[in-house]
Amino acid sequence: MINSQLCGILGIKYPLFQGGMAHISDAKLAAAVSEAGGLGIISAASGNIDYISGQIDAAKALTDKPFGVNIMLMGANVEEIAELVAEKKVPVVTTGAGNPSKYMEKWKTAGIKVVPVIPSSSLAKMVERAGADAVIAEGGESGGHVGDMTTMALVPQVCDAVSIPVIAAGGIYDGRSVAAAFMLGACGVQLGTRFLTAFECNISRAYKDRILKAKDTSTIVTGKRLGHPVRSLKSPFSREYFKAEYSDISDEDLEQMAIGSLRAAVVDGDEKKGCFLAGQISGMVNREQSSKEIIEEIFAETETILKGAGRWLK
Ligand code: TUI
Repeated sequence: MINSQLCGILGIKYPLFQGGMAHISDAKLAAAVSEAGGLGIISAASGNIDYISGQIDAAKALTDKPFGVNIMLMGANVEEIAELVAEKKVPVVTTGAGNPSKYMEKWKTAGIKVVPVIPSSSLAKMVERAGADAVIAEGGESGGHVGDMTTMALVPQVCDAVSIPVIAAGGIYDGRSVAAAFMLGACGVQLGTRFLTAFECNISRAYKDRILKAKDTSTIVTGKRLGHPVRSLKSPFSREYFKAEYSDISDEDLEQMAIGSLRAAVVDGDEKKGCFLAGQISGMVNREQSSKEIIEEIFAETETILKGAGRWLK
């Protein structure tokens, strides 16, 4: 059995979060992960307030286990979503792409456990002071919006900077990466990319096939020019966008190019216009499995590795 303080704090069996992926992480995936003993997370960046509200109700109907909602702080309707999760007393809120301190009092009063994603130890300290229950230290190996630090360098520095639990994200795939995250001082992990090919993950066939075919060097970071770097699979869209960033096209036109590209990938499976967000571990994702199989396999491997760790000592 895995022994992590995170399980006691959140009431989960395995110290694993499924990342809140915009347009992807819905009630069905979140409930499957929570039912399997991890923490399933619904992305609040997937639709309007009524849609998010419906997804929270759907998750409550599908599982009586804890689940979370991820709020992308750069996204639309953040105030409204912040209110909604408090009203609905969602068990856990994770945040991304900003500092959630101003919502902390509202969420804590509602009994919500708040776990911000942070890309640096300074922001980790800030959210700890504001009352965060744990932090997710996400390295730039992850898919989607990325910071500069790698998971390997970020996690131990965040662990030294704060005394709340640290969850490692970015580049986590199997028992090897979970054991490594524990050794860096983390007491849990968050995975996004590996769940893209879960049976319960409702994305286009083209998206799943691209992930299944990817290799280690298949991702690219675009968006640096506008200050929002994003990791995705190399594709006609990402190559064209990357070229445009280094051309004399205006910032407005560049921004225009990306509009609708996430939906085009997730919903339409549009090979030309789609932006297929994915992390650097895509090269290892070569099977479709249930969320339960994924989680049980990861922690069986983690146990085997940790039990064998004595081989490094004479
Ligand atoms: O948020 C993510 N990953 C995402 S969000 C997303 S949706 C999107 N759509 C179109 C373009 C761009 C994104 C796709 N992937 N991960 C969590 C994360 N948060 N990574 C980095 C951060 C972060 C960055 C800065 C957290 C806090 C932060 O604070 C800056 C400050 O001081 O306010």
